[in-house]
Amino acid sequence: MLNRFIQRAPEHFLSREQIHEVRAGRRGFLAGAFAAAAASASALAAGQASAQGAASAAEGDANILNLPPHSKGLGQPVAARGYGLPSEWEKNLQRRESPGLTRIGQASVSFCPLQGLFGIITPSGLHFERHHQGWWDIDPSKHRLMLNGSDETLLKRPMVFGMDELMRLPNVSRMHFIECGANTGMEWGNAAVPTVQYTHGMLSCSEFTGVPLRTLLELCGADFKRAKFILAEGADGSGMTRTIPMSLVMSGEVLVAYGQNGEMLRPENGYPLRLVVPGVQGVSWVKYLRRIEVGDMPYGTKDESIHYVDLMPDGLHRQYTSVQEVKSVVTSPSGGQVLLQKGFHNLTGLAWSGRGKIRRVDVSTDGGKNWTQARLEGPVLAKCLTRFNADFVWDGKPAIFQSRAVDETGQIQPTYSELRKVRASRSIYHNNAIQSWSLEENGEVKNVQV
Ligand SMILES: Nc1nc2c(c(=O)[nH]1)N[C@H]1C(S)=C(S)[C@@H](COP(=O)(O)O)O[C@H]1N2
Ligand SMILES: [Mo]
Repeated sequence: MLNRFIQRAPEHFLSREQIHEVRAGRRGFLAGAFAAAAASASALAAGQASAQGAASAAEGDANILNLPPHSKGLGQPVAARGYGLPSEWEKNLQRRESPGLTRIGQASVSFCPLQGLFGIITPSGLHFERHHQGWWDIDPSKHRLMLNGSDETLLKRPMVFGMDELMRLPNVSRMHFIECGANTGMEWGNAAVPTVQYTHGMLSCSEFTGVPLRTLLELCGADFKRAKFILAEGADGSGMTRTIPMSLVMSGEVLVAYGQNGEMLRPENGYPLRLVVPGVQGVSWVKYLRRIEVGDMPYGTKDESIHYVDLMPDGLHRQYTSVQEVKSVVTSPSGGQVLLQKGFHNLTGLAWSGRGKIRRVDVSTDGGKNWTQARLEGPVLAKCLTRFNADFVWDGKPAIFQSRAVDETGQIQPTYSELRKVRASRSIYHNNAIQSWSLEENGEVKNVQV
């Protein structure tokens, strides 16, 4: 049961003394370190999670003086793969569905394996997926984007663009997170799912390239004084439409994007064109984008009147919650992982805010009684994931890991009890509460709420 969820067991089982030895470049330690690395790799391969398993697996492959075949023979030729793939040893790191979450896979979610990622950029093949009606690989030569007004005075020159025409225009590249409004939605009532992949994995971060929507609307002669909203429409069968306030478009941040991490968007993420709406919940990032309408009032579509609304304590629903509020999570050690040894472990995680930059992240290892400031690793960008790190030395006793982010507007990530006071506990969307992971004496890490 536990092994099913282990994507990457922590492999840094170093005590403070050992770290000093690494820094001093001590030979004896290096052999030991290789033994430890080999041990954890073979333990994973064998599906063993216990310290005993790791120790026995270490025997045999640890001798650095025995040259392996790859040190003595010819390797693979260049371009054996025209498009590179991850190592065979990384096969365990996968997007995963939550079984039974939706009736069919075309209207489902695959979650990003946050526990196994470094830095802030999500490899495109691991970007989470959310489809309401399945994904398509649309022929870009046939794809069109139409811009029109709800009446002809709001947009003087309605236009239809092909991909070639769009890609001739000046473009920008920006790094932003995208988070589904339903991320962490299963945790409203109680700790429900075992790993950070399922609690927080409807979150990814890419460098997106595209044309600011503002540029296109200027080309089309939009009346920016009267045009207060746009409607974005996707080309898939879900009839995905969302209202977006013109103020966001005017800031220049909203992009009609075709690029993701240096190449074209992946089909699952909207190839060949998607809207990028930094800081706003994922549903507004319309994929397979085919139409933008300019209007003077919100459209009240199905995806904003009955879906993606927040159930409030008084029983009414709040509409148009767009901004993803300040949030963070410890991604390692996290639920389903196992600490195999006492001593030093790097504690790491991600923080983000739809309102701007992350100002600070505090971490606790005792369930929120004491807090210390984490190190923010650069770059720290607005409406982008920020990586944080902190030191943790495990004395073998139980611990509870938490992180609490503060953004540049001063918003502070709430505890569950603070959030439930204003939102109750029957919502689906917009849960940005502080996540807790409990470390047990046997080294297992579990999802808990405190
Ligand atoms: N055309 C279209 N756009 C869409 C969707 C969709 O089903 N169809 N899903 C939306 C939702 S709810 C989210 S969270 C994001 C997910 O983007 P991703 O699949 O690239 O992660 O796309 C949004 N845009
Ligand atoms: Mo979503």
